[in-house]
Amino acid sequence: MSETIFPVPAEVAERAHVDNAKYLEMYKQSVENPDAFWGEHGKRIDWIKPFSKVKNTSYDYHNVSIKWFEDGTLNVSANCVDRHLATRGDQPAIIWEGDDPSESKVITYKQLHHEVNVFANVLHAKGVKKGDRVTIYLPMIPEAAYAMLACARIGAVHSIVFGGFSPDSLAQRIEGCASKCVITADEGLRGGRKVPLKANVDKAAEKAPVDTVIVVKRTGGDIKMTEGRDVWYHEEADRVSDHCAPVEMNAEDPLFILYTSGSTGQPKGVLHTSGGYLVYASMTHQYVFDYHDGDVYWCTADVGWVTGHSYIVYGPLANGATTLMFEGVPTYPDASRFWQVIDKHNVNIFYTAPTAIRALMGAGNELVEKTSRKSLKLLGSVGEPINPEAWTWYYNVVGEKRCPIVDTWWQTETGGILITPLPGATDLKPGSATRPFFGVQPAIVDAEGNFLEGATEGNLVITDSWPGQMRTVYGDHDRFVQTYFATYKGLYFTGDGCRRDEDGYYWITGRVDDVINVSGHRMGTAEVESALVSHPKVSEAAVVGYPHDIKGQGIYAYVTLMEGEEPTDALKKELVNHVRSEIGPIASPDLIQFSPGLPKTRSGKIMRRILRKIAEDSFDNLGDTSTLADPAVVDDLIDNRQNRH
Ligand code: 6R9
Repeated sequence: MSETIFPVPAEVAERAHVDNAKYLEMYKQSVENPDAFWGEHGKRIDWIKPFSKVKNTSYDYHNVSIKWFEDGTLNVSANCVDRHLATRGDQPAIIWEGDDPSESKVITYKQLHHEVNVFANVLHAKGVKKGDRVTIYLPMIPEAAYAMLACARIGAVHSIVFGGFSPDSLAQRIEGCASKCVITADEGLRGGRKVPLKANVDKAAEKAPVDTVIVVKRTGGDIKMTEGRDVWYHEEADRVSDHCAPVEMNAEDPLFILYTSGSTGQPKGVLHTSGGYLVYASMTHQYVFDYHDGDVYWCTADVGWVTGHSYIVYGPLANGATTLMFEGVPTYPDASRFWQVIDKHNVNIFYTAPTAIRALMGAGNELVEKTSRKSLKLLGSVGEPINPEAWTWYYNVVGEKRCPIVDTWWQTETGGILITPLPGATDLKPGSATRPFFGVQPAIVDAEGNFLEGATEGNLVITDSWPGQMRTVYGDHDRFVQTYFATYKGLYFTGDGCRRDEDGYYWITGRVDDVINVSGHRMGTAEVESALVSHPKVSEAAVVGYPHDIKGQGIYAYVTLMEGEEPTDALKKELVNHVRSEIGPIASPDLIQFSPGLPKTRSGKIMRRILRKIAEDSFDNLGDTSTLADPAVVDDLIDNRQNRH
């Protein structure tokens, strides 16, 4: 296989924080002496009481425990806001670009300080205390960042729920962490369309009652306010002072919970704590994006995902960066929007997802070429493997061969980027996330857990802890241990497949468990199946992913109907709508196949391997089907497959 290599341009290496020699030296130190390395880099943030211990972690299956900087104290919001006032009070902290191109605003660090203090006092006034969980269900407006930092300021633990999730999903996440307070907006605005956020909260609260709903006015749309429970944010804000002292938090006090999908059961509440998370988020943000003072940095994620937490809010703001926050979508008013926003705000660093790149690539080069993009220095990618075609287009057309691309591999669980190029240090290969960040020790194991050396392919594990790692599944430490440390005892299992080449570069090949990645969003097949079988006409369902040109993976559902139900197109539509209302639009099945039977072993286990092959339209080699209870179901599945090339 011929592989194109893009060497580090000399001028990039020169301006970068680290070149290759420095990377190698720092990496070596970071894994040989993590205490010394992180003891030094832990000082990049402000501590109220400095830590004396650095790393105290165990991957031992019987005693998984992860603590970093455990006797230090700090406040995350003071680190992201207050400490910049003296040096950059008038510098933009957040540039907000609205859904409508005529709407944007700049929030300086001084203004951010004011807003966060006020928001924190509103929370206090509503009775929110240190350790309480607060659910945030907001669109991409500055108040989302204020609310996060306000929670951090008073020691409350935020749990953000993506605005695209349904009332049921929201209710599940409110209940999951026993949150008593929800922060939302009247409506969201995306691509010119309104999202009924407050109405969704009302529905969710029927199932998961809360004491307080704080409503930010965004569109001014008509909503219902429930007396005694719901308050307008702007009215409460008028009543409080703009001074709220940051609470002293232990390094290991929780900062946030974020629900994410796994291969089994309902989404789990990934818990991140304060000190290690902030050190890791800020350090990766500085080095991976080679952030320098004055750069304008834009990550297009939503704060409802981990990328928004670490690389729109916490990492950049801890570094005193200017971070752009975008309310809209890449294709509104047209598919040139990203490039226009880059020109409008002189964006230097741009970080987005392969699914957006593929969609915009399909819209044609003219939409890119009519814009200047001369401010751009660096491009980033996250969320799923980037195919070399999309990489090459991003590099040639968007970056005009001048901007390195950092393909960053990481997970909700990892808190920050683990495998990535560093722009001044790493020669690029399209499609490869390349090499580990400082302190990260990846390894590849086979199905039995044997380490595979050299150029090889297998399952990706990490052999030791880094400061940004999740600490537990909220309220269920055993689930944490079982999910991540039981498959290969003593190792953190990522759930991803991976290849390592002759140069030691890592190539993530996608999930090896029952998680699918749709447009960079994680979905457990089990969640979609359980939504389908909750429909009265469905008796059984099996869901798999299949290759999709734009989304990366599409959702393919095999559905067995109840006795006597007619398999009609109308019913397919009904089922799609049912899943949308149970989980949210991101979980909509792309293809539904009605199947009278599913391929099961004699012990009743569905053979997903077969279902995946048929969904991929590659059923010539189905492998061994002799253990099937009824091999004839396979022929019917093939005859009626929905994805024909
Ligand atoms: C940050 C984020 C995590 C899963 C992960 C992997 C996939 C993310 C990737 C990538 C290949 C990359 N993934 N980045 N695969 N190359 N650069 O996306 O977190 O939503 O938890 O998803 O996404 O499969 O395991 P999360």
